[in-house]
Amino acid sequence: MARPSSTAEVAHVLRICAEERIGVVPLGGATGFVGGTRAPQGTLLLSMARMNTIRAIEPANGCIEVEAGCLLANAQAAAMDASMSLSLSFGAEGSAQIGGALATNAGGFRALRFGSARDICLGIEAVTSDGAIWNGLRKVRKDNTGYDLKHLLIGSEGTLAVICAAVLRLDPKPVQRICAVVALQSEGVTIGLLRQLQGAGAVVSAFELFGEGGLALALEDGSAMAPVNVDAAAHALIEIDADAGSRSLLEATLAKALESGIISDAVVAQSEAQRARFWQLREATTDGIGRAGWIASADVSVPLGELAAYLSDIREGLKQEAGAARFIAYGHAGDGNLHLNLLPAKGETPEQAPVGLDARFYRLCYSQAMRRSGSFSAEHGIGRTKMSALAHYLDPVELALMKSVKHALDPLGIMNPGVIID
Ligand code: S2G
Ligand code: ZN
Repeated sequence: MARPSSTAEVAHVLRICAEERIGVVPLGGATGFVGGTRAPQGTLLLSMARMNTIRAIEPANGCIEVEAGCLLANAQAAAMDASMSLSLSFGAEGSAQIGGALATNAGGFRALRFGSARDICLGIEAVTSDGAIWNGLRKVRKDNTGYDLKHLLIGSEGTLAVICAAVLRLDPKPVQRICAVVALQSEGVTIGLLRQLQGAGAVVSAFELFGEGGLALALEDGSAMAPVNVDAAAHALIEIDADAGSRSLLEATLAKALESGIISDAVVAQSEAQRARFWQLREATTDGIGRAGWIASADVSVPLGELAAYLSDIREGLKQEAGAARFIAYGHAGDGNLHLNLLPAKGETPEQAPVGLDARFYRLCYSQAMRRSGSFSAEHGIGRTKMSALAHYLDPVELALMKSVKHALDPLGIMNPGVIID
């Protein structure tokens, strides 16, 4: 493992690895879900942890310049101290590093309003596979100077170059964030409720679905109380970025949804502490999935208007396949991005699942998403575990273009070998 403390040192390491034909696996917080930093035998792990400084925070310019090893949580805190908001936010933000979040184009909870990592990145400093340093640290929102190369590197999972620093956009801190948890009449009304909120003028910045059984799973460890009727068919966590008048707007819209029956219960957080408890429920779902151990876990996205039909197709398809295994859908419904999990029946382990059930589950989830012009990997990327799915589902011309880019930027094939393009 190499632990460089500067971009110049990264460049030095890459030059040696290029000369010696040694594979390089950039390592951030290792919080990914697809084996992207599982370094093969004989490759060099390049830990970015020592490059963790916040180089500059510039409220007047609405941006922050950080090194790749800076923890997302630290960058968020620095933004907050400057009365600004760094919108990128996801469960692992306490250990995820900015470089890894960019390399995987992390999505998370607020992509609904602010986009994914790529949408908030203004500039990048990187080292290329032959050890050259590219300074692309621009701080402007408009920059039309040829190919937008930062967008090639963002989401490339360390397979094209090493991201060493970045300029990220900061947004004004909202006056307040108002959070609510609601009990839904069904999974099928989820997007209808989102549209009602948006139609009423609410600035929805997060909209997370707890599909059937999801909230109960989150509460299983007894660490929290159900804020609403846990037996409802599904639940949602809603957050709006608000100015002074927005609480009444949210309450009025939820009151209408109660009258129309698309929700049966709703509670709006009355304090920051209560808001934090609601978000804790969302984290607890991911934790609950981890505790149960999953047979399969898909991270898909479909066009918003098709989310309900997609979910019922999956449930229909599982009727024949899944036996007593539990299906839990949860996540960023506001982006059309769901985490679909097949858990073993209560008291069983994933190993006791019927042979091949995982492959059949992935085929069902992925083929149904692709049929709807969606994605079989919405935010977690390809890594080493989704290579066959990439080869199977992606348009052949798209794959060929990716191969050309890979060959152009990493002709020796030393950058994170075995990821995305073999
Ligand atoms: C989620 C895991 C996110 C994380 O729960 O939304 O994408 O970083 C997953 O824990
Ligand atoms: Zn997610």
